[in-house]
Amino acid sequence: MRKYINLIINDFVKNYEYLENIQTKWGKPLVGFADAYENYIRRLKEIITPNHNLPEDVIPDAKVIIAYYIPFTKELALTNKTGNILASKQWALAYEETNSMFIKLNEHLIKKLKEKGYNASIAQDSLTFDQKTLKSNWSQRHFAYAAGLGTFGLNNMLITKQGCCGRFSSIVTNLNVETDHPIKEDYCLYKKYGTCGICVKNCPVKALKKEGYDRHLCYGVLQKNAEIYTDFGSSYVDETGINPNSVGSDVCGKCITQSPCAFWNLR
Ligand code: B12
Ligand code: SF4
Ligand code: SF4
Repeated sequence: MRKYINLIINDFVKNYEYLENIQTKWGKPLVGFADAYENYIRRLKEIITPNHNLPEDVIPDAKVIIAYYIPFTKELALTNKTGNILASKQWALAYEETNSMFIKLNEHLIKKLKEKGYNASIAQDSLTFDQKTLKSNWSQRHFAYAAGLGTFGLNNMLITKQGCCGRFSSIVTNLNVETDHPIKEDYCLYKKYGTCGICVKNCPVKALKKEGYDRHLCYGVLQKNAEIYTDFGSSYVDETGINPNSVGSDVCGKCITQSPCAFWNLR
């Protein structure tokens, strides 16, 4: 089943690129499987927020979280130049196209699992985040970390063996499958060797510092971009679950497009 799920995700992304109205290209997806009862996941309410959902809040018979990472391309990353707060138009479009692809890919994956007699669902909370705390009750990165997909970098991103210039999604299922474990070795050069720090230099407003990350300062930059990029939609919904939470595309990404850890090929 692990191979089967990998294949479904890979094929879906490849075929999606050929749809007439899609301009974004993606790299090869990475897929990981986290045990719903693994220690790290049991502690998520404590680590993130007391309101954070657990897999059994999504489906009562949850066994596994299928987490996956879809990388962007180096060509796309190069369009998103550093030096100011304006993200590239291609970056804003790729953000929206990827988020809407996730909805369709997850529906497809759930359908395939149900055809084989399994239960599966997405966490509805992954589609929104609290506008005050700027935290979600379904942290894709934390499930991806538990599924062995990567380690957290100084840029605050989850860095995979292919890099961090990409996006994560997940579904919860009652599938019986061998699970993965968090990676022990740091993929961030600063965390591993105390070197690099390029992501900090690339942040146009110093929201990212070696001492920590200011999510509200960062969000201000994203909202300025959203006022400019109003043509591609707005992926996240507000607390009503229906209305968009922003006037446009909440993007910047200078900390993940022009960094050495954006793309690499480890093992
Ligand atoms: C809310 C949100 C935001 C907020 C707040 C950002 C934030 N860092 O939380 C705003 C709107 C500002 C934002 C900005 C961006 N976002 Co955003 N955002 C989210 C969202 C919806 C929830 C994140 C959340 O709740 N975090 C919870 C808090 C507590 O986590 P945290 O602040 O990151 O802190 C944790 C980690 O740093 C971690 N950690 C740090 N070191 C270590 C070490 C170890 C050992 C461990 C275990 C953990 C750990 O522990 C901390 C505490 O839990 C997720 C999607 C989702 N549903 O998960 C996307 C998401 C995190 N965003 C993403 C991206 C790409 C961006 C932007 C680049 C914007 C863009 N697309 O152009 C910027 C990057 C900002 C940055 N450098 O962090 C991607 C990240 C991809 C990746 N490679 O990791 C995500 C996962 C979306 C996706 N579907 O892929 N985002
Ligand atoms: S740019 Fe360098 S310091 Fe920043 S997260 Fe990537 S590897 Fe770590
Ligand atoms: S997305 Fe990254 S580079 Fe842009 S403001 Fe936020 S932390 Fe800084």
